[in-house]
Amino acid sequence: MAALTLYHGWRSSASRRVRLCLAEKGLAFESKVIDLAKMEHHSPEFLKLNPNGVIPLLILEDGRALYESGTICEYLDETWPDPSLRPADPYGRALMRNWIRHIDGLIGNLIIFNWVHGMAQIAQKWTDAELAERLARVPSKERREAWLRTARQPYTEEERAEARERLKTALLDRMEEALAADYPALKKVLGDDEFMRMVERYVEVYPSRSYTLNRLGDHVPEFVATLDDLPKKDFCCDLARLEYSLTCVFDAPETPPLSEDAVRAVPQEAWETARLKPIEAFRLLEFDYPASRYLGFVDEENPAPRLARKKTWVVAYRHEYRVHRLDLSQPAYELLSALASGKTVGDAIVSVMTRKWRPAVKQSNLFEWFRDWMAEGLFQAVELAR
Ligand SMILES: N[C@@H](CCC(=O)N[C@@H](CS)C(=O)NCC(=O)O)C(=O)O
Repeated sequence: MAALTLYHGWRSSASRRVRLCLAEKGLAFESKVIDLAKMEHHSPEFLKLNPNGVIPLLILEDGRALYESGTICEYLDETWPDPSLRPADPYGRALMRNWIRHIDGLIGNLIIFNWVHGMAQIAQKWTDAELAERLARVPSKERREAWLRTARQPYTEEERAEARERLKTALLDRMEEALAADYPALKKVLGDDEFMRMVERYVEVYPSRSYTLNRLGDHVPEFVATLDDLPKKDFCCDLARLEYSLTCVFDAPETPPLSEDAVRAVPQEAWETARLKPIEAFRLLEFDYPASRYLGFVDEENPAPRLARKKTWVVAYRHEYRVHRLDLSQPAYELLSALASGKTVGDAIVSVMTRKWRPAVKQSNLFEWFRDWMAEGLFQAVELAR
């Protein structure tokens, strides 16, 4: 059987997609470089294989032709699955396809932006007769227009700047949308313009490296902390940490919480030396501002008040597939932290009882906290000392 044959251009972005895929899979191919300036891709032989008259084009081992770079890459990935380049789950693959469509829809801007280099110099030298003959072979109206413009009326600097802006904006808008979904309170505090400015700077430092934007915002807390010119920076840092933790809690693996029966089965005297293991979807947070309260206003679409500096403590967790936040008093936070760090129940309690809180921690407080935390399913296991 013949090897794969790729008709492509070294500087064509769509061809590059396919070359990257072939390289990842270590697939050898026969390379047929198409000279776009000579319009080799509009020759009758080429158009027979790809009626759209564009590159890349892949000829399979059995001689069948395949075009559209996104489709070719999917075909290659299905046929040579190792290493797999697509998400394993159908939803992930659906997101990936939306991205491919999105990028495919932007290629017209790339033409406006790029064709003045190289392509225009050559096309401008064609006589009217040569141009007419060439244009007659271009299958799509849109590309015919692009070639005509390139040959006779090159895209102006202004048009190129607009195309560049559309490319940049289309991508940035998607990223802003993704970050605004994860950081609504941060966006509210900063306002739309300042938030967008933050996003622009953020993606320069932490560009997206994935087919999905789901975890694009993972570095927002550390990034915000570096922005000395950010308005209300300290408050923003708190909000960013809170909102980031909520995304982690949302995505954390499901670990079934302790059942009531399991709790009841622990002999009374065993509790002191027992250890409680929190569920995976569990984050403890300490703030300088009432960040969680502020987020509450934003969630309910109420006008958010100005909130003064005040220490607050929160546990974020997922219970029955919903993300929750529970405000904690400082001693309750310390107790939960001690338990989460692996201290025995007895030691954790002693560590908070020996400190002088105002108001003092009473037995009844401890009882209520444990009852609430168990009811909210914060722990996945109780480990008994041997
Ligand atoms: N959606 C197509 C786009 C292909 C495409 O537009 N290729 C460009 C090069 S990147 C091309 O062949 N341009 C020549 C022309 O339009 O005449 C794909 O992804 O394969």
